[in-house]
Amino acid sequence: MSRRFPPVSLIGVPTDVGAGHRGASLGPEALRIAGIGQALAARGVDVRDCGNLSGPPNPWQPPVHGYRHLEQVVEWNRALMEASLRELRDGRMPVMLGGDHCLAIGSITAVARHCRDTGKKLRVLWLDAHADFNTNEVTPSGNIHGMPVACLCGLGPDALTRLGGDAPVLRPEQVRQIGIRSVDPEEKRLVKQYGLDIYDMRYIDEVGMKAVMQQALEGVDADTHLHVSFDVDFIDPEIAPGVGTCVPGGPNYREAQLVMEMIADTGRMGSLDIVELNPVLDTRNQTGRLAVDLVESLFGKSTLMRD
Ligand code: 6HN
Ligand code: MN
Ligand code: MN
Ligand code: MN
Repeated sequence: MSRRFPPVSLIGVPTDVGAGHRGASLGPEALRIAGIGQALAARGVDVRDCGNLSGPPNPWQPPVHGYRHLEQVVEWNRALMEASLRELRDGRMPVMLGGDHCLAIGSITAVARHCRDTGKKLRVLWLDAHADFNTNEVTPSGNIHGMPVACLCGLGPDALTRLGGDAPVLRPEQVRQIGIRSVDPEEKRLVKQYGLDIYDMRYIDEVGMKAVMQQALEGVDADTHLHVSFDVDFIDPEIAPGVGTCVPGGPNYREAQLVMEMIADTGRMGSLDIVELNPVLDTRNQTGRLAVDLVESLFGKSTLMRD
C-alpha cells in the first residue's frame, strides 16, 4: 500500500501571523499529538518529521494599507518555500503542518516551481469554507490568510506574488475550490472576474460529493502533480470546532472522507497543506484527531479494503 505514496516530510509551520485569531501557531504540535506521524507510518509510508520552521513572532498589530503583518507573512513564506522545495527536490512529499492558511503562498510557490522544473502539470485542490481570494483593497479584515489564492494568481503585493521570482504562480484554471460557503461581497466579484472553479456547498448539496469530485479531478493523469490545500474549516464546525473562522453548513464526516478517498484513488497527490487548526478553540484535540483521520484517508485508508 505504500507503493503509491512517495516518502513524506512533515514540515511544521507554527504561525498565526496571517490570521485574525491567535492559536493556529499551535497547530503543528496538536497534529503531532493526534498522531499524524505514526498514522502515516502505519500506512506503510516512509515519514520524516523535519520539526518546525522558525520565523518572526506575531506582533498583533492592526492592518497597514489593508495588510496585517505583511512583513512577517513574507518572512514565514520565504522560509517555507525554501524548505518545501528542498524536500520536493529530494523526491519527498512535503506535508505542511500549519499554521494559518497564508502559508499556502510559500508552499504552492515551491510546488509550482518544482512542477516547472520536472515538466509536471499542477492542479490545486482547495478544500475550504472560504475562497481566500481577497486583496488589500477589498479585504474586510486585512488578514492575509484570506488572500493566498489571489496572491498565487498574481493579485497582491510583489513580495508575496513574486516570492519565487515569476508571477503569476498559478492560472485560475489550475485551481478547484471545494466546500466554499463564505465569500465576501467584493471577493465574489473578483472570483467571477478571474473565473475560479468553485464547487460551493449549494452545488455539493444539489449534485452530491461524488459528482463534484469526479468533476474536480477530471483530466488528472500520470503527468499531474496534485497539491491539496486542506483548510480544516472546510469540515462542518459541528464536528470540527477547532478553527478560527468557522462557517456552518460544511461537509459532514462521510462527505469529507469521500473527498479524501477519491483524491487517494488518483495516486497523484504530491504535496499537502493542513492549515487553520486552532487548538485553543478545540475540545480535547477533537478537530486535530479528525484532521489526522481524514489525512489517513488521503493516504489510502478506506472503510473497506478496496486495494
Ligand atoms: N481562512 N474572508 C475572510 C477574510 O477575512 O478575508 C475570512 C478568511 C478566512 C481565511 O480561513 O483561511
Ligand atoms: Mn477557511
Ligand atoms: Mn483558507
Ligand atoms: Mn450536506
